[in-house]
Amino acid sequence: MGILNVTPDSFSDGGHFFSVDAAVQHALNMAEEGATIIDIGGESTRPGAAPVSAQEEIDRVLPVIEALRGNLTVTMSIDTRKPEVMRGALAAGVRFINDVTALGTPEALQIAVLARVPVCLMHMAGEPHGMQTNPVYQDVVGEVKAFLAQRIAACVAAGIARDLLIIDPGFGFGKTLQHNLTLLRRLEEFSALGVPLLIGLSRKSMIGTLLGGAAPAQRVVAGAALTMTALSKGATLIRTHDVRATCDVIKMHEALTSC
Ligand code: 9MG
Repeated sequence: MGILNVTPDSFSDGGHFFSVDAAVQHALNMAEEGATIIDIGGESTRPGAAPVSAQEEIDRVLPVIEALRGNLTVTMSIDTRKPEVMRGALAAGVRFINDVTALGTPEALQIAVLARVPVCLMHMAGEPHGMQTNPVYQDVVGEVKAFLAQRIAACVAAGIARDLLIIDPGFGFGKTLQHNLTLLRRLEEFSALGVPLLIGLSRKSMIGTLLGGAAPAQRVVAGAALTMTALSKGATLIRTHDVRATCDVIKMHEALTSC
């Protein structure tokens, strides 16, 4: 899953304006490099990020989705927690929902029921603006697993087919470095939930911290190493900025597991 951030700080036209053409080109490049899903998001969920209105988010993502429709041979995903944005994106051709709040509102749940598309349910403790302030768990794996099990049950009860559900422990979303490391070390325990596992570690600050303050662009190799670990512990979908490197890691993992 290649990440396409459609926010004002990405895909500048060289000045102060966002370039739809540059975003489209980036999506096409990621598909060419091997991504089978392009995850399009118009609101940053980084720690401390300010929320944007639904209309603002729609205005950011829809022109890109419309420009990609018909030109992209792989699946478009919408990265949003807002029902209005989900609705607009699905109507424009998106066929995958990535919701960092795990369809946390009845409206989002209902949209997913009707859409019949795959949905990624992610765990997040708190809201992006304050989630890294002081996250506390007694048992991070047990609590994240229990939350995801509850969200799977709620989705199935609402009428979403179980085989459309994907789970994600949400690395960096209301978790300390130690919580993230524990989740990765014990990732195989999520297989007990019986649905595919997606992980997003790409260029995250936990990697920067472990590398002594490396900038995002310097985190690619370490991210690839963590991806290999995640694959060996049962992850089957990887959300990444670095599609070519990630596909190479997946090929190595496939070679090792099919010989
Ligand atoms: C939107 N977004 C940012 N990080 C993410 C992650 O780790 N997983 C998923 N599913 N979405 C994410």
